Amino acid sequence: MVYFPEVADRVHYEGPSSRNPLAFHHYDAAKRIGAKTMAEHLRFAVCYWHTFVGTGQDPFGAPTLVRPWAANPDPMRRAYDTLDAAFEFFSKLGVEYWCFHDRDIAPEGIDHAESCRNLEALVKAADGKQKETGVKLLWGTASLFSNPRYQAGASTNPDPHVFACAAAQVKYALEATHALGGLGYVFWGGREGYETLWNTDMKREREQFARLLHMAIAHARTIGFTGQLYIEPKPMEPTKHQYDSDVEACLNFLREFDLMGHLKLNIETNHATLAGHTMQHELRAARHAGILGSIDANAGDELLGWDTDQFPTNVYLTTTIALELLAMGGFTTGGLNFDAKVRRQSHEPIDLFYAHIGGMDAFARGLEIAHRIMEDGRLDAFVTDRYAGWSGPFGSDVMSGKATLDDCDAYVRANGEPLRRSGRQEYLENLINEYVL
Ligand code: XUL
Ligand code: CO
Repeated sequence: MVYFPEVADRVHYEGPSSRNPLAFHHYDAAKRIGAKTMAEHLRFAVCYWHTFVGTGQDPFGAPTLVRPWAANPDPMRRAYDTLDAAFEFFSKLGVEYWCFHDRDIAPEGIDHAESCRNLEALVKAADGKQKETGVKLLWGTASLFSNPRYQAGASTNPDPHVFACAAAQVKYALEATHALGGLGYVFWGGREGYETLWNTDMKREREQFARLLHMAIAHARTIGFTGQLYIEPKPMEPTKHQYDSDVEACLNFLREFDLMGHLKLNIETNHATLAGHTMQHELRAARHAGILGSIDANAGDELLGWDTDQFPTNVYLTTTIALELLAMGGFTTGGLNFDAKVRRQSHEPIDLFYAHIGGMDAFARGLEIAHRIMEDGRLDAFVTDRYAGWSGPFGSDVMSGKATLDDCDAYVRANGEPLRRSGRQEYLENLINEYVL
């Protein structure tokens, strides 16, 4: 069965003047930007959960999304049909990667053993689809938040029996990811946090979370999985407070529990804004610590305080993301995964194409703009010059630890009041607009 008949073969690049809404206007996979092609820089992935198993249900109403691949009443049949639709979509869109949770691709069975068998069957089918289409797995993960047993957390649950369920699920999800040649594996702490401290031993729960990660690292080694492991910061939702709340909290967690070097971060735009940060800030903090691994690309809504997971269309935003990406020298194991969902009113399957095409075009433009900003060098030169004093003899003595407070006192007595220099924010914002506009 063909699920997306409107796209006969695949989405093509037609250039900025094209009026075809089912063509790329900026994303030209083979176009070189610096040393790499656009496809090599951006490494787009489509997520399975929102795009193929999301229903459009919200707290106020029933599912709205028309999904012909989800029509079969038998859950396993439905899973195979969904896989067909997903790989048709990936191929027609021309993305290189996909991402999934165990429970997205295979339904839960009546018990753990049946769930494992279901997953194994779907992994086999997905392997066939990957071979047939050439689409690869960017990362896999386990849904440790949807089953009611995880209502009080998965690895952070007060009950070790629930911890065992989560750990067992991670074992099979890791093995599934490995079997599919996944480049990475993500831990998003869906319910690893608390609703109220009146019933929570936060110290113990954080230790339990770290323990699961150490166990997963050991298991990855045992099975020979060499892909990158990531955690994904998010400050809240579903819990009131998630333990991996933002990049700096994750950094502290990784350092505290001896996990640096084993995990990087998968950073998501809407999670950054929920944390009260810009995506630029979160990426910068991770990049400086050497743990920027992968990106969940989406956008929030400034007027809504929840995780709306919208498709990114703002070129200013994609420019800031591409600047961080270029500054870190590009992705190695990671990519740009559209962890984004179409709005509830965009209920037709074809809306999935419009959504992804828009996101890919926005990132293509952002990449081109960021590349020009870097090539031009005026922004970098401004920042370098702003800190130039630190390369002088006094600045170097301070930073090398040679200078004391007495030396600072002597320096001020000898040199008097410092000259104030403008931060030139507006000048720099105009400079960025020179490239964006
Ligand atoms: C939830 C979220 C997840 C993770 C994978 O906000 O971002 O979908 O990306 O579990
Ligand atoms: Co995400």
